[in-house]
Amino acid sequence: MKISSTRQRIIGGLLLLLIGIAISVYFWQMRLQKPLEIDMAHHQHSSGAVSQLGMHDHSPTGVSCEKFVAKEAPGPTRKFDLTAARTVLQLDNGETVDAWTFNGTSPGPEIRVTEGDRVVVTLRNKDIDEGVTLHWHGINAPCSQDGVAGVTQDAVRPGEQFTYTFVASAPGTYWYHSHQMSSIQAKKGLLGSIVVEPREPSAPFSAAKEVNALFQRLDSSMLLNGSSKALSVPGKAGEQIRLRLTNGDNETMNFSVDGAPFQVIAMDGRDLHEPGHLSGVMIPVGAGQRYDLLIRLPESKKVIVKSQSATGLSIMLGSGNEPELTEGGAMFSFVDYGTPQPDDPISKRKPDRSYVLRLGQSLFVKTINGHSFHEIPPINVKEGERVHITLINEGGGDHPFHIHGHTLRVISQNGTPLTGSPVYLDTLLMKEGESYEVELVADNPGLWMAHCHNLGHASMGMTMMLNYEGITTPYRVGTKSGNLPDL
Ligand SMILES: [Cu+2]
Repeated sequence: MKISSTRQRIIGGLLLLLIGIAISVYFWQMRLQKPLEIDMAHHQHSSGAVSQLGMHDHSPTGVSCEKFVAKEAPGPTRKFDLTAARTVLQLDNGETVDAWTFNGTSPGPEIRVTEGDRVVVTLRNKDIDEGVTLHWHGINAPCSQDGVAGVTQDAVRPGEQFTYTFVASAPGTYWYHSHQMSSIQAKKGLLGSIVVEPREPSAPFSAAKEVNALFQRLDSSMLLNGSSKALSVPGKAGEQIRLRLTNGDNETMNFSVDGAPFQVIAMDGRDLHEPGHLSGVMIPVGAGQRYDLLIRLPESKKVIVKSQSATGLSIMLGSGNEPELTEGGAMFSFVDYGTPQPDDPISKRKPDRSYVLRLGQSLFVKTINGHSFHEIPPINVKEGERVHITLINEGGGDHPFHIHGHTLRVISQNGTPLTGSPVYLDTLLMKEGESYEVELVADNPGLWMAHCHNLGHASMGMTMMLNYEGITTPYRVGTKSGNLPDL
């Protein structure tokens, strides 16, 4: 009797101690996400191995990110206004959501411009106390226009405004979202689509019709273009449809295409070279990624593009009978898809720098090279350098790695070099255990975030910087300024 009660007391005490340790570790790790004040240009800790070449330019005489603004545009100026506001939305699944919207809707209005246009977007914040920004996901805007709170600007407070200007230099499918408390604000509704149409549509991909499909999670509802219902697009047999798929959610979406063969003509807005016809394969669209599919409508049969996870959110193209639907099936791989570009611009010169980024997790945080958020040593580069990066997903789920201001050229997957079309991505989906080699050209001087686009993972620390030598910022991340880009 006495022994067992003593044992119970010991076990009880040990349990309390363990709970105490867990709570302390939790708060110690959470403090990382909400630092007081961090300069993202010079945040590397002296203990961290920063760069093979060593970066010691901490001089206050550097050039501010604010100095990098839009160059002259060959095309006309296109102006847009987006006002962020608290809005009660009545969804078509019967749910009522306390949403945050652009111009009263979520997604916000589609921004559609032509390659070469000068795009001017005025963001106003009506009443979102936390502040908002606009980040142009996939568009390599100049540093001062990248829309990252605490790095390229202060969050725009209620009653304030900020005007973004950039040149839509590369045609493709992109999207925009707030980069202040991004994991919270994207889910609250502060996102939308931006499409840059080519100035001269390239003949093989010229489609009679275009369908833009933006998927998002608003609160707890999965939506397609703001609706919880299937999207139905009429069309005649023989007609070509360009379907732009954007995953604005945090989880990977796998799409099946039934009823006709199809081509993947672009990934993350960048065209693929001589893409082949596919059937029966699933298209895995990582969080933040875009896939453009080209589908020719068959005789007297519908084509159904269906998300395997967001049931009900299918896209029905054409008319006639429903095709047989596949469940599961092989995944699309870009490793040997399409053909090499004859005049491939890739440089044969040795990379100037090499980095290895291991994405994983420890206890309550997501990590890169064992660290979280501002404790992750940044990638440091000089303008003009060629940078080789090895990315490894060591666990913690899918990690769609997104880089701001730059495009990643994928070199290999799990050690296998790409043999098909060149693949350029701004968001690289990495499944657990996968490794990739990528390269980028440092051609956009500034301070750039690089993070997992499962924004929940980013908010748990999987977010770092790519910094150009000698670039500074007057803005600060932290609770003092209220700029918390990835909370
Ligand atoms: Cu992740």
